[in-house]
Amino acid sequence: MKYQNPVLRGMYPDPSVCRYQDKYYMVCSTFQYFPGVPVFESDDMVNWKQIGHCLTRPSQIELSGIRSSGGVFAPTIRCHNGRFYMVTTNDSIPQNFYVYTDDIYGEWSEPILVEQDGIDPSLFFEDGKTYFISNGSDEKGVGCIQMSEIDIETGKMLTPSKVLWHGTGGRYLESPHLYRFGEYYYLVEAEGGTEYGHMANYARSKAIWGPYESYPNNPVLTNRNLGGYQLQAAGHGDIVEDANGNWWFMHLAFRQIHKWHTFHHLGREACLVPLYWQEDGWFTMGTDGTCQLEFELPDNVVFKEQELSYEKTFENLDTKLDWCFLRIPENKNYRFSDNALELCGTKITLDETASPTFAAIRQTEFDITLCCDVECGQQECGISFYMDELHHYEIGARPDGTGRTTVFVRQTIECVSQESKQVICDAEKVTFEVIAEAEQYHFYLVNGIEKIHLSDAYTRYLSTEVASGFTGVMIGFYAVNPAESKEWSRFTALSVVHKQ
Ligand code: 6LW
Repeated sequence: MKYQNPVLRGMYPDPSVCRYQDKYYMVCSTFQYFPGVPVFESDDMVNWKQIGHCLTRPSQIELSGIRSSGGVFAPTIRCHNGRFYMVTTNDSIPQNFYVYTDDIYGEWSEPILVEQDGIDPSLFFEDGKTYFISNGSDEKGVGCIQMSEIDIETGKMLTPSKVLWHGTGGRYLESPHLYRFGEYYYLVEAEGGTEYGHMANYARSKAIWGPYESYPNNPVLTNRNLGGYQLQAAGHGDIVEDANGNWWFMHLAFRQIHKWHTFHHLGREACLVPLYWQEDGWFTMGTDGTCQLEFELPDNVVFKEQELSYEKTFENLDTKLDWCFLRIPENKNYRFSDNALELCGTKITLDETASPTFAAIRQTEFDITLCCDVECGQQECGISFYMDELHHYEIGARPDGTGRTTVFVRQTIECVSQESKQVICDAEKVTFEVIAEAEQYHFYLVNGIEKIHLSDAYTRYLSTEVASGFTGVMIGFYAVNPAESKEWSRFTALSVVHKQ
């Protein structure tokens, strides 16, 4: 049986997984987007269904005014005595904290702060004790993995933080997770930066506080030597044993475009590789330590067939689960209904690190066709392919002042922002069509049976290699109104189609 990577596509970075009874749960980082940290459920770890978010209330997470790719860094999910915990860092403060819930489908608690510094915190429970693991620096400033014991009720540190391991010497030692499998404790981490040099390494010890012995064949997983290969940056991840005794590593990677001068713009995604135990208590991962686009597995491993084609519409998007907002949104400026989205613009534009009126879904595939009807009303509105405030493309509409509508395409790439084409239409309602391909977006205005080509734009300038940061392109519906005169724009008949 085969499955395709990434198993969760689009911007779902830094996956962490745990198993509870017969189901698997996964969380990912969300940075400046709200709600924070989506929660997914699966029966087989290949097909994932979102069931909620951990951070749904502003009281749980401070995102106001934070820079892009700040905010919520890599989370970890764990279940202990039937209670789920999600621990993460708000890197913009910076502050480590966790939230918990006894109902995975419900709301999560207020945050409990932990004083240990470093990013990418993880929890390990054993014999009534809770251990808090994060990356950090030793007394000489050298990167390490550190751990303390905490009181899980209060988050208070019960011991000082102690250095467990310095890793294998790669830059940006991060994403530590501690496990006990048999007679050893295993410490898994990532190094090399979250880009093309990324890798996963591990060490083991018979004592929880160490000393830890490095796996002799580290890195245990990396695609850094696969030049030209489509999946890159395999590394940061989490181990889980399935209900049938198979072992897996869910980790981040991204799909690159081009063989040379590569780039990626959909963000970091979640991939799955099998993990194989050796007789000496070490383990290996994937195909010779690499993550492949497709894994063929023995017959006793069964997955539901993946459904990779889709059509997203206002009717089938879930208001609570699918929409992402920048920082903390003003709820009164959004109206979601079964077949429409209405937006009330403010003077905040997409060029600011504030919260413009902007409701987005992830771009999850290179190839999509998007169609949408738009009535702008007395303000500018449109659809943005948005990487961050300095890198975004819009197809938009605004009143021309004489009862007609101006449709335009605008490209913003750092200090250059330009409208590449404008067309004036008589109608109040206009139809946008965008054909996205790996390397270009093609923007059209559809007027009855006529399809007017407006402009093309290169995906490269929205990529992480140009924009930097940790996020990926979002498809954002937005409105802007410098007069703040409480106008509403209306989007209907949305269709976002991907055919595999
Ligand atoms: C995250 C770190 C990482 O905290 O990127 O790739 C950072 N790994 O572990 C931001 O997601």
